[in-house]
Amino acid sequence: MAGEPQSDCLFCKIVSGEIPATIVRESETTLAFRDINPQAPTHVLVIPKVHYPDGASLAAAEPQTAADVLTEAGAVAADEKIDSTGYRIILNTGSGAGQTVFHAHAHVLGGRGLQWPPG
Ligand code: D5M
Repeated sequence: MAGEPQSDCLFCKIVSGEIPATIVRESETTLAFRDINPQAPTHVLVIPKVHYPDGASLAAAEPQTAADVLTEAGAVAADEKIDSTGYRIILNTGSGAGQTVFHAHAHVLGGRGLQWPPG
């Protein structure tokens, strides 16, 4: 059922503690942890604790939790001191856009120059 933990989902297993992660922030509804394959000096993933396959489906079903993900992404940027230099929040959506984990997550990237448009 939408929103329920999925037994085959990597990020649900991080939420439950079954798989370890370097957690940098936690709120009632979200978890933020370092990406295992960082693409910038700061690369943190912010996820909802509930399971939805992508950010849009999360926002449609639980808009407050989607807002919490963005609020926590901003808090990560402040914690990491990248808020003054600029940072990027990315929600890859669909395999054609590079999404590999189908549990909604926002990448927070910063600490280096970021090009536009992204690849
Ligand atoms: O992003 C999925 C991201 O998840 C990708 O950047 C690697 C990261 N990842 C995969 N496994 C782990 C674990 N175990 N810990 C931390 N980060 C992880 P996507 O937008 O779906 O390509």
